[in-house]
Amino acid sequence: MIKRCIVLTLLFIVLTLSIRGHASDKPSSATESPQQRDGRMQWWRNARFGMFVHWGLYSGLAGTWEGKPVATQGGMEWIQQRVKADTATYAKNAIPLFKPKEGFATQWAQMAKNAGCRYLVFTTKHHDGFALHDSKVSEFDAGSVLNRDLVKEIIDACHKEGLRVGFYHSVIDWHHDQYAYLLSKELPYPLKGQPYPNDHRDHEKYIQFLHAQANELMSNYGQVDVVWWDYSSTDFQGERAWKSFELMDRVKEKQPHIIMNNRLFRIPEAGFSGMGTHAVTDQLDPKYGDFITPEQHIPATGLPDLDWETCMTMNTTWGFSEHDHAWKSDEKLIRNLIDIASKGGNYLLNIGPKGDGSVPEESIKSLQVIGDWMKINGASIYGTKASPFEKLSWGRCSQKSLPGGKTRLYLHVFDWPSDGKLIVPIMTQKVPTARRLADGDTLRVVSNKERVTIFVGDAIPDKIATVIELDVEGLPEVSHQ
Ligand code: JFZ
Repeated sequence: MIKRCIVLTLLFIVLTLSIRGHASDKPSSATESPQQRDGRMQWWRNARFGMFVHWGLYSGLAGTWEGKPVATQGGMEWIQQRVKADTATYAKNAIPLFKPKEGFATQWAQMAKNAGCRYLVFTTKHHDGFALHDSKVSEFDAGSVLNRDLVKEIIDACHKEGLRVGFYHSVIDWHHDQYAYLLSKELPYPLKGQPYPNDHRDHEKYIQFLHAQANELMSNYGQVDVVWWDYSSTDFQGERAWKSFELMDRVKEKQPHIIMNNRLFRIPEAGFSGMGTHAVTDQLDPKYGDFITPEQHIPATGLPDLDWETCMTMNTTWGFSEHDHAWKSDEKLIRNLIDIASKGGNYLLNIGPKGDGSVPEESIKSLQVIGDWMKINGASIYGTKASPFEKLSWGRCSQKSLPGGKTRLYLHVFDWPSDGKLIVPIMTQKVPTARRLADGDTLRVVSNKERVTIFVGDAIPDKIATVIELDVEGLPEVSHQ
């Protein structure tokens, strides 16, 4: 009898566990405690700066189709959609131009490392459907077409440089013959509006394919730190579009520490107020992902208590275009990084390498300048928290708590005070100490009840941003004058 009871109880436990394991509306994230989540997010929150790489078949086309420029601005990784090519025509034109040279990935990884990036996220598959790994479930992949595994080349090069690595993976697929694009009016598709060329599509089969490729990517390349899904629409998202909870759970089984973005969904609870790149809400239930993804813009006041990452291009396209010359200045790029850190977010800055994997000269130069600035001022970015100030007339601020209860404010001066006095609106009991981060030189400080004045001199040490460290007792008390 006792034996029977034990057997029955065990059976019950096994059954309930397996039912729970397959209940797709209860993702495994529901069982993670806030402390576990903080532990998992820690490296990402400290990193603050990552490199994004958009690279695939479109890169060789370089914004040109049949000899003509498609556009001078905008995302040329969408070129297939822009020229409305079916997948065979696109592949025929693009494949001969996609010729990755040996060692290209080492250049990327060294460049990212040297720029001060702590992680690199690259396109394992973009909307065109071409996978950069050696996939057993597709013929439209680097393994079949080039006899190479480009994902392995890239991730190995990154690991060698000590970078964390993320996979951008498009759930939209313009190649797969079962991807049922008519199910969404909002998602892009090159032959949008036209009936399926192959009569009927079984989207369920596409979902299986999507899950199978994700499984390959999570199984065969060692540690993967981030998955950057892209993207969903208000009319096609989540469970119905991608079986998202199961997809996320399977990924977490293979990579328990992985961090995922929110783009398998498009609902307010998942950080989206609608379509468009600016439709961001200030909420994210962790079951939909770990961070929200403002695209090409920086939220005006940051997003308190939320993990967020602004992704941005250096010109206006993600994938390489030979026609896009609208490059952002080094000053703009560095100040964006500072602005984002001062609001508690991450900056994922994009490069679009050419068809041979080489990086545009303009990007190389800017990344070098960012790296030079980060080598001196990195302490004011890595591991910092959002500014205690709503606004500062002369620049930005980030902060870090120091052992012994002190707080270090990193003051990023964009507009140098013409009288050589930098005003910091905080109330202090004790006069804080100030230093220039670049050379460690101590600066004279006076304080009264409402403000601290730092004597910074007339000469501007760094036109882009000079960082001054201000150490205060306890937490800074902002004065509202
Ligand atoms: C997506 C991609 O389409 C794009 O090519 C690039 O990879 C970028 C990082 O992510 O961009 C989007 C995403 C959402 C919308 C538009 C572009 N949207 O909601 O309109």
